[in-house]
Amino acid sequence: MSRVFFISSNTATDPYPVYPLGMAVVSGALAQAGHEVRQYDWLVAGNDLTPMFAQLQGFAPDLVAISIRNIDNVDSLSGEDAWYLRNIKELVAALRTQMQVPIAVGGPALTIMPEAIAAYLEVDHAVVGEGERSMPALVEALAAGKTMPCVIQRREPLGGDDFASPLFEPSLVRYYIENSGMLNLQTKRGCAYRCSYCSYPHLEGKSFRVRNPRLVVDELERLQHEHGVERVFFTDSVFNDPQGHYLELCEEMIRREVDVQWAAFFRPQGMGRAELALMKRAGLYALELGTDAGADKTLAGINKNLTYADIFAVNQACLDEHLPAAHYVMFGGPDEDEGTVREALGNMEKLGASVVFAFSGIRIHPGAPLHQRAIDDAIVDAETSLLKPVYYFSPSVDHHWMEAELTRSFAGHKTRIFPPAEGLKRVAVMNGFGFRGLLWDKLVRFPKV
Ligand code: B12
Ligand code: SF4
Repeated sequence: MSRVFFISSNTATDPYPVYPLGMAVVSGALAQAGHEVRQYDWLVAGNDLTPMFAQLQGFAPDLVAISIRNIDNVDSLSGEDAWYLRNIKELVAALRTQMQVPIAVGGPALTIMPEAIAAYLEVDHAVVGEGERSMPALVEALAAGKTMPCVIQRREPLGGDDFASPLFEPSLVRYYIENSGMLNLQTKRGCAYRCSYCSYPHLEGKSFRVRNPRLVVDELERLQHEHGVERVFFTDSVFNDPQGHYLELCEEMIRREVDVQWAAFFRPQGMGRAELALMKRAGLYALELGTDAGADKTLAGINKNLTYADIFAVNQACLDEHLPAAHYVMFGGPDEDEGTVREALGNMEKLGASVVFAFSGIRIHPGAPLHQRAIDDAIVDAETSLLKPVYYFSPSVDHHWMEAELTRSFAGHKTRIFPPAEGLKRVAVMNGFGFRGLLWDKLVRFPKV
């Protein structure tokens, strides 16, 4: 049995504080394997490291594990303070002054660029991909005195039913319920689509791995009964998989009368009123839609494999079912030009009462096909470091003009948000009035019939 001190390094609070689910899941796997785990959340504990050092002394771990969720905030209009790795490097250096045990890192940010992040942070081990098997294996190898490499490559993907059950820490649960009104849970991993900018298939695998609905509902009941959770966000890359497993999960929620409200990410395609009505009965209260581009040409430019006919149909079904929906749309991607920007602004108007969050430029993640397109378009070369965010901006449009057009077109519309910081201001106002949750859903006013 080893002792692992687990730190969630994520201190981002926008759009709201997010429960450190990755740390909880890997802690669950470590506990299951018989190890003793102490979970520490840097956001909850605050910037002063003294209490952490005190806990470290008392706990005397064999290993420190750090979960790294975000590298940056993928928003081209924000500044250096939205690059999170510098603080984590300082955290690692501070830990080194306190103890000599190995430091291992993992998490989605780490998996996007493991070698570069491991070298920058100067950690002993960087574990790529799912942590459930790799982390207990690392702990056990180190305890047996084996020498392990710095970057530990991923293992065979787990089957859906082998995802570990998260070890929810009651004091952290209380913090997140108070500050964001929700917890989170994963019902599947991976994505079978190939949108060119997206890191998710690289992070979680290129096909959907679905968790048995019975196990997900067990987890929801546990959250509800043991922790008083009323709302969750399902963190799946895409909730509405084309095979329809999501509908089976909803049926199980209805059958077992789970009284938890939930929201998730959806692909705006192939969902009509019947599917939405079923999900609503199962507790769905809002949808975040990966609309991603503003016109058919730019959707094709990122290999989205859907059209505005699909998007309008899903949007209308949401309005008809009185379900708040938010479209996330990135402007300035491949093949954007003045014509597509104008077309896109027209398309945004047609989304009616739904919310639109617009972004300018697309964060280039290594390994995603957009990276090659950016090289071909001479935006970066193959050697350019992507550790600090670099954005793809279509060479066929002046992005300052595009941003000015977006600002002008959205001005005065409560549910049209650009720049992204504008959305945060609106959320901050509602937070001030004591509201918690997604908050954008409160902006939606459904048209009277
Ligand atoms: C769901 C999600 C959201 C939701 C979260 C809702 C909620 N209430 O939880 C919302 C929409 C709010 C959101 C917001 C943001 N997100 Co987000 N989000 C995701 C998503 C899809 C899933 C994350 C998740 O919870 N997974 C489930 C858990 C169980 O998996 P996991 O954390 O990956 O952990 C596993 C492994 O990584 C590993 N592991 C984790 N920790 C550790 C530690 C060790 C030591 C080891 C060995 C292993 C290990 O094992 C775990 C189990 O297998 C990821 C993309 C993805 N598919 O991963 C992006 C992602 C993490 N988000 C990202 C970003 C940028 C953001 C925002 C900054 C965007 C913005 N401008 O608002 C904010 C930040 C919010 C915050 N406060 O931190 C980026 C980060 C990349 C980057 N460049 O930094 C990602 C990777 C998406 C992307 N664009 O590529 N997000
Ligand atoms: S953008 Fe969504 S649908 Fe496309 S690959 Fe990424 S997760 Fe899958």
